[in-house]
Amino acid sequence: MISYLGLGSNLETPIEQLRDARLAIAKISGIEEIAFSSLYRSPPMDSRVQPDYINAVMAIETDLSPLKLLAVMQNVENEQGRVRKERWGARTLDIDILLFGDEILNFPELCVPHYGMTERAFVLYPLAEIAPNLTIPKYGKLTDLVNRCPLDGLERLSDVI
Ligand code: ROI
Repeated sequence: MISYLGLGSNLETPIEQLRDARLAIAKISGIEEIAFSSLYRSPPMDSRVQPDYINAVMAIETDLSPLKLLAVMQNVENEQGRVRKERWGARTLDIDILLFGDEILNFPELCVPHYGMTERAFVLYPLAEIAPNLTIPKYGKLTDLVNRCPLDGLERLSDVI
């Protein structure tokens, strides 16, 4: 199954957090990297004062189940010393399962497509970079979502990781 992961960090040298996460994810058995977007910088999506985020999207091929995939991603977050005191607060590393093939999943701990992804520039733009022809279950064509989504300060970085 092809799955898309959203990665974000705004603490403890975010670019390194994303680089380390990419390497850790690619090493997991049952997961192969297919693509990794550019890095993007954006202001935090809520009004609270916290550092800018670095975000990216990674495409993987996996034979893990969705809940197993969630568990291994939470493990990567924890291994990288995730610090998060509050919901919506600053964090060292956040990994979201955005899509799992074209499946619609509603487990208590995992909803796919990821809620909110269809309105977030820091998800849609990197996703469109690596999968421009995607159709999102329930929401339609990715290009249409991108066209409707303001940049909100999103900036593509030239750093390659
Ligand atoms: N804002 C941006 N720009 N990027 C994120 O990854 C991000 N993640 C979050 C909240 C706090 C909602 N804001 C964000 O969880």
